[in-house]
Amino acid sequence: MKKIPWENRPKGNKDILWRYSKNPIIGRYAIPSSNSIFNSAVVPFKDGFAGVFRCDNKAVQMNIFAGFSENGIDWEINHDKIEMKEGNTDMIESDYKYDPRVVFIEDRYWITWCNGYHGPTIGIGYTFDFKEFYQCENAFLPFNRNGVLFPQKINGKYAMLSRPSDNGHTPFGDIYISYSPDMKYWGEHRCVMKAIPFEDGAWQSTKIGAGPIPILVEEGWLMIYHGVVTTCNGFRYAMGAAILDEKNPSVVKYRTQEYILGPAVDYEMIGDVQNVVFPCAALHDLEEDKIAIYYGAADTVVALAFGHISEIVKFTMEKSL
Ligand code: BMA
Repeated sequence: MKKIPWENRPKGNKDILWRYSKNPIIGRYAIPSSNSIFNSAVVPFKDGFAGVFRCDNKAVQMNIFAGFSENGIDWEINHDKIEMKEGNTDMIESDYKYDPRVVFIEDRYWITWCNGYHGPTIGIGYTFDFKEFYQCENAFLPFNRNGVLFPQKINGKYAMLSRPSDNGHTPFGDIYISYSPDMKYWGEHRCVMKAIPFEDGAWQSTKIGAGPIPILVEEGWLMIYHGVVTTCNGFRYAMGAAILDEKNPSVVKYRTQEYILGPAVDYEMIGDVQNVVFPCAALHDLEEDKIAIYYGAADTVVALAFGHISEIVKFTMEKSL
């Protein structure tokens, strides 16, 4: 596997995650049609990396675009949006697509995204080569967001985290898990974790949602998620970490009381939507104990943060709620 993007922790920095010094890695106008490129997903692919990018155009229509990179930092994003073909069902409506996640399971790359079907719900598709894409059944009824697949079957079934929502800027939201034998029919819905009382940690008191694909570590599934607080100026999005039980991920073993990265630098605080860090993907290398987290900043650009997996796990356990 190609080495994941990496930069050592800056001298004197004591944070769990640190930002890439050349952030943002993808600017808002990186393709001719774009108004903003953010909340995007990447995976190892061939001798480099591939990704599915959320590019809102200058009419501010949301769609997803494929892209390729040799080093995970410099990206060539296709100028045309992904056109889906029929997957495991007839072609279903998709008024918009946003906030993709990508994961390789068994023989192909699966993509989930927020699909506009009479309001937001979770769309599912797959590709073998990032050239041809196939769209499957939506996982759920509207309204839902933040559909995130596990990278392997759990107890013989595909497993997905999601966040039931409403048709707007949802003022609530908890993380659920659902299972499927075939990527078409989803059930056995169980609650995983909820927003917490304001006084226990306001940054995750309005709503929460899963971010990158969970990573299996010795202690369980490491799940990076976003948490939201309602302020007098609107929502503020930060990211935290949790560890879910390996065999039964609806059991939360640990969950950070503090956020691990919050909006604090200009490209996270200034943009189309201020004060947003929104992780949708991570590249990791367990042997080298490294993670590179891709996150949307201020709903405008894509940025990168680094960390050591063992430190994130330790922090999550020691600073758990
Ligand atoms: C959420 C989604 C995300 C966005 C976030 C902050 O509801 O729409 O795509 O990053 O709000 O605006």
